Amino acid sequence: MNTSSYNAESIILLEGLEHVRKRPGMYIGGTGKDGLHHLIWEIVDNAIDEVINGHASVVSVTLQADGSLTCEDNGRGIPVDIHPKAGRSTLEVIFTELHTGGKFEEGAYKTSGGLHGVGASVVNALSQALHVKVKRDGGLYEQRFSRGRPLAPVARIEDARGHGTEVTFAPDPQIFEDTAFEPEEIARRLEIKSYLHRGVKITFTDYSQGSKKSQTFKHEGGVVEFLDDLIAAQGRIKVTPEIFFTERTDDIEGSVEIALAWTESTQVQIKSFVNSISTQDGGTHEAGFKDAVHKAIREYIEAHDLVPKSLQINSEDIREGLSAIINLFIREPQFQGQTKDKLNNPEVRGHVASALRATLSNWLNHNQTIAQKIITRIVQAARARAASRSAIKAVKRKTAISHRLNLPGKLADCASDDPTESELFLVEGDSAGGSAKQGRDRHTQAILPLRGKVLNAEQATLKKVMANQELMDIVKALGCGMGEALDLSKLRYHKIILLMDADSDGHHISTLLLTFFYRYLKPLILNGYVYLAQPPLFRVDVNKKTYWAADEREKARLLKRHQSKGRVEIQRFKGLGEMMPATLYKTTLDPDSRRLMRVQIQDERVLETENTINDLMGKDPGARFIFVQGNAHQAELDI
Ligand code: 1YM
Repeated sequence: MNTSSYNAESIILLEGLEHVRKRPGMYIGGTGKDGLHHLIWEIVDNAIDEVINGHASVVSVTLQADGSLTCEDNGRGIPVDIHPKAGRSTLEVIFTELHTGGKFEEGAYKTSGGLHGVGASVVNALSQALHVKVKRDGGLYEQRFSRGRPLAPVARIEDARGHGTEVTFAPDPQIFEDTAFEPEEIARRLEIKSYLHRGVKITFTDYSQGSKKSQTFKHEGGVVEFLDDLIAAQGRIKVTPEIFFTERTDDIEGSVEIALAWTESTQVQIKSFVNSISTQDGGTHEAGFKDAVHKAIREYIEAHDLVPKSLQINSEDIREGLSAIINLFIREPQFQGQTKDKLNNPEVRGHVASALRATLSNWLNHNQTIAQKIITRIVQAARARAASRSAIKAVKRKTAISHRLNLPGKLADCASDDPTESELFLVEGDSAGGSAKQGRDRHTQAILPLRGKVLNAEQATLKKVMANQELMDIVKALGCGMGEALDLSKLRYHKIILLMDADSDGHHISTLLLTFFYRYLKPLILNGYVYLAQPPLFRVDVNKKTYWAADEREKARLLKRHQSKGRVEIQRFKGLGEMMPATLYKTTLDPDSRRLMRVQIQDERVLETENTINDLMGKDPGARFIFVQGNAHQAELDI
């Protein structure tokens, strides 16, 4: 049998599949990494539906050694009987006709992703090979396809007990830039799905790395467990141990589940999913969620007369420390924005709000002890905000005064007042600060020595941050204000360079400073104004010639290259303070020979970083950098 159709009728069908192959982006969003993985979720969602509908208990996903992917469930098995309207098996119709969803819509067939218009036939059209095995009615049936075309009708292979469906497919290299699935991405998404469909057991087996690796995901607690795990992983503390949960299912509107809890953190974290796809940029479902939280809390506060009349509570205060998961399934999600990460369906706002508002009010009223703790947390947020509002005004007022008048005493400023050529070095310790002051180019280089421990801005309130002398000196020196009051046009230096010892203390201080920059001076990072200096760790002298090495690897390289040339002497610097001013200039300050690393946020997705930074800084201030450090200048130092 060749790959052409085996009967005349299927010719018309090919038009639909040809369209999928011509315009894959319309069906799976693109042919890059995301589009490729989309194929998996289409098949996996069909298997999960079978579990949700009570016909299957396990979904297993296997990444095969040859790069193909298998998904299997122990459900009823896709029907293999001849479909009366089509004259072909139901299985074949499902895998070759577009929008099979529509055809079976009237039936009880509810899908985990709303009713997807796409699905199995799209995956089939975009696979160079696809193989379906079905066990049902006492037999094992199979059918094979290539690029969407059946190679033969479905056939009964043998007698078999049990029931279920198994689909194996290999994405088409004619369609995808790269057909290699990423096991980490698959595992991550499967785990999320196991939280979003509570109780569903999903196994993942990976043969792609040479050996077998297996994982099982199952979360009986669903989104409540998801939220609890997330809060714990971030090292946050809940205001009360209880997590609020509500759900609502409606044939037309779809289903929504919400879990929420207030934490002691000042950050808000709302993670939302639509048809198990993460909506990083929020949208109408998050808007409805916020409406409802706001109204329910306000109502409770008013009914119980809990807040002093003099204290203004706004929606930011209400949301401070709030962590939530919103899990929405709807029929026709419309996504918006460049990365399609924002939900745009206008009707959803009201649906989500009405699903949440009354149940949240009810919960608060029936759990007064919990409610009391939550309101106390909100009042605390409002008080802190009132205090910091006046503090921010003070920063604004101070920094608004023409520069120089208000500069910190420890700052050795540069002569130039052209920000584009001016550089500010934040230097650890007075002794290193002294060397830097002596060694610098006074025209363009300013030095601000920092003393002692830097406050961890991730765990401190704004008020605490504003009371911290070291951090406020930095803000004063920069001249641009901070937080909501930041004004880039007032920035006095276009290079802000962190100069720390190359040891773990220095590393720790850099991390804390970057955390402060990230939280309160983010535009400076986003605009590429923040750098890390790279002072050398070793001085290597060979025959009166001096070389510098930033780390062990460089030292080893230098030794290999120059060892044969004569007597070698190696000096390890304990700290910047030991370096002679001229040496410090040559190795670390001089724009012609120094190395700088620009601080960047790891991913364009600032939100993701937001989570990472919480993950790392919330728990362990000594945690490693969350930033990629692009090399701005990579010259070998050779003086
Ligand atoms: C590995 C992927 O697709 N499983 C699956 C799909 C179906 C059924 C069972 C099923 C559904 C129904 C009746 C029903 C599908 N059936 C259809 C259609 N796993 C996977 N397991 N019998 C079996 O909904 O009535 C579409 S998908 F259209 F035939 F009903």
